[in-house]
Amino acid sequence: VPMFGRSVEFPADSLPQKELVRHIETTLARSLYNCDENAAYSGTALAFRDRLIIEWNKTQQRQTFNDQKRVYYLSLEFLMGRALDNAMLNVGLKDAARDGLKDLGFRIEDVIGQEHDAALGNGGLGRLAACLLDSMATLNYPAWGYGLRYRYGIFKQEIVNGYQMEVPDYWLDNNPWEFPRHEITVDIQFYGCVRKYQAENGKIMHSWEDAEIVQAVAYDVPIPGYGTKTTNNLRLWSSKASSGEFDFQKFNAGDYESAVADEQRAETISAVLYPNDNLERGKELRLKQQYFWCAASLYDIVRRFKKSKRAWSEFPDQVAIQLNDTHPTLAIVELQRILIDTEGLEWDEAWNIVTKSFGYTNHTVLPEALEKWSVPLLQNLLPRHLQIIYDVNLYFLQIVEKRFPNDREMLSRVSIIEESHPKMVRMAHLAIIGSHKVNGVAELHSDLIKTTIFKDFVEIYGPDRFTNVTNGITPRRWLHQANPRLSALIAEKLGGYEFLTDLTLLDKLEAFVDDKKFRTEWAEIKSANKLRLARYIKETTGFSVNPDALFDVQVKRIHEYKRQQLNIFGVIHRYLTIKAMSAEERKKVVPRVSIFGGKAAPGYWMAKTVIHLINKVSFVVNNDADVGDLLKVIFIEDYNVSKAEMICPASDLSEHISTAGTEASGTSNMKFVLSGGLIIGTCDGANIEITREIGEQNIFLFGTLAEDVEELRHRHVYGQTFQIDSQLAKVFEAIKGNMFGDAGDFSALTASVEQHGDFYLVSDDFNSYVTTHEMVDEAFKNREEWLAKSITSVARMGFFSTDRVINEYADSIWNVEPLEVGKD
Ligand code: 26W
Repeated sequence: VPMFGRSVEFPADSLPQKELVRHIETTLARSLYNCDENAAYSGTALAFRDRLIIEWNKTQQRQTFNDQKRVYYLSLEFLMGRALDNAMLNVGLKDAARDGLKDLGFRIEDVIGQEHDAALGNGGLGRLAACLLDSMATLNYPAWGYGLRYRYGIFKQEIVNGYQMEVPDYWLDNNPWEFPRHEITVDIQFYGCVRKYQAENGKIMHSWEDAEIVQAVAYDVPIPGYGTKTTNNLRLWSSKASSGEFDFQKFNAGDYESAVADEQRAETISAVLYPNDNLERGKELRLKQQYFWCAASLYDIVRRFKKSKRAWSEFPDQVAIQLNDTHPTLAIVELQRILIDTEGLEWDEAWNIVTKSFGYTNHTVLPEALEKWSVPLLQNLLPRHLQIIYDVNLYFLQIVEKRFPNDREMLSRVSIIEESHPKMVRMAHLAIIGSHKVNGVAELHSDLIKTTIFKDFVEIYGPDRFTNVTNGITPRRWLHQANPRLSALIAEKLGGYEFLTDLTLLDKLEAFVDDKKFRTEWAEIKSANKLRLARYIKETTGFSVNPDALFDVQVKRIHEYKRQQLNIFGVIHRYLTIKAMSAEERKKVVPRVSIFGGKAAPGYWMAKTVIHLINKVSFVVNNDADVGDLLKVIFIEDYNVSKAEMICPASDLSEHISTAGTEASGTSNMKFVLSGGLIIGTCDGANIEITREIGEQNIFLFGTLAEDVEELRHRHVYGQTFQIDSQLAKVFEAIKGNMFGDAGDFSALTASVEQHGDFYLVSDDFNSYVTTHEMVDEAFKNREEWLAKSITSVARMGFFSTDRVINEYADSIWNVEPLEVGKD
């Protein structure tokens, strides 16, 4: 079986070794004798980059020449991770690179490991954007990503004495994957005021004047597809002081210091990614980031459209703009402003173009994550946009009033403006009103938005404005790159790597479930992946873990709704149970390694307390010789994309245990199952569809159903008595007895359950959680059956590819066609 299913071949005489040596010696001006791993990385990256550039240019030329409808994916986050391995696999010369590097004395894994993650995202939403880009390129869609070029990505997490510390992530030095386009700049306005004037034709017009100007500079990143020549573009905007006359005047006037201060103020706009996941804080700088990026992107899109000299009415036939959550909602207002203020279109004509062009994806129902901006803030920063928002709202409410006469409650519920003090602009309402389609990211989630937060809008617009596109992951990164041995074994059985571009072909694996040799190899690969993780744990934490134990993993952002606290309470329960056992009983215990990883938002106290508890439990349990190998607890520092690539293939079991109805989809659940891990989870997000696909005998589900959550919460607060689960009570006793250090450190955690209404239903679900873990242990004892579950699950994961996701967006929301490069 050939290692790569790529149809595009490069001439054999241009093997990467020659090229990387040339780059080391000339571009980097290093001699081969003092070439370290880092220089080897740079040389290899530059060699592969050369290949990408050629195809990238061709793709862009072809897309320009062909001039068909394009997709623009607007996302404030792109969690790309590393690029070199991906580039090697896409270009199809990883084996040659491995050999070339070996000749020079390097292991390819070490060289790949030199690369700094591009971590321009928080979690699920950002990584989804990265997977979607991969699929759009692979499927030859003419598509661009637009984002911000943060100087600092998500912070690096260090654990010091069991506490999370945040360290800045400066990642831009020597980044070979970005191309500054100093010639592509856009002047972005802020503040100022609106002037009304009468145009020559007598029409009343508006202009935005006396604004401050900040310059946006484009930086482009190539996005190669797999098995295709298509290489799309990700354009990231960086902020810079405008180099207009104004500044020169300051310099000339001798006001050097103030000119430099202006420069720095302008640069802060793209300086840092906000590290909150699912929490909105209403900071002015964040609003500036959003407008800066939306305005620059729209200017670019409009400029490209205008080159084609088409009528404005054709704009929606040429352009589909997808909003990744509400973060880019100002793009809707900005397009309306351009059309009416600059291009002179009538309001209705413009608004029709706007709504046909935009689609909005919702990623969360958590009220604290729904964006709202205060009216005074908008008034000050974007005065003209606020006027347009008020007008959009006025026309919208007039329509609502006609359809629902005398329903004042309805009007106040759906209004874009919340009548609070201060008044707030509800960005989700604006996004719905300004788009032709709104989608959720898993079936349950899409149903929930229609029946809860956006219910009124379903009544107003009818159900067709709302749709579901269940999330996926790219099998290139999450199977082929992260788990190359499993990918190769599957290819051997299926007779090639076609499954990487048609994941439904995995179903052919089911025929081999009972194949003895296949099973053994499958198990062997999982063991090897676990061994690698065990070594990493030893190196980084000093703790030795038994690689034959059940590896139980929960890695994701730390959040109360994701319930890492439920997991760690369960671990404590397990510890207490083992401690109470006789030597005879202990012989029957299935050894376990509980592995945690994830970042807490720096200001999220409760999440930080959870991290602290996990680390304290880890210290106590791992140093308890009496328990030994039966239980180990590990916190992996600084969880990120490249660590996920190592961790996901090494799990026996992973935890996706959010309170039902709170996790919109989840995508790591898919990554774990695709690498042959089983899941313990709640009936939430995509877990439900995973269960439908792989079969309920292959997943460990537990806990309250979404439809029962509300009533339980109500009972906690208004019921006669609130009694916590008896086993959980014992766990709390242990914590309060200072078993894991000063109990005071963790009182917020126990109080949240015992005294503050247990909003996340930790106590309600504790018993079924613990019981289900007992079932996991029993199942793991039967290794053959466990293996059968693992193989069957992988075979049935075909649905969860972002290739399927992209085709659904293309058909039901964007109405775009693929365009192959190298064909006419
Ligand atoms: C304004 C602060 C803020 C920042 C980020 C609010 C909300 C977000 C994101 C929308 C949170 C997020 O990442 N949501 C996740 O999106 C994934 C991709 O669809 C889903 O799989 C996760 O379930 C969802 O939590």
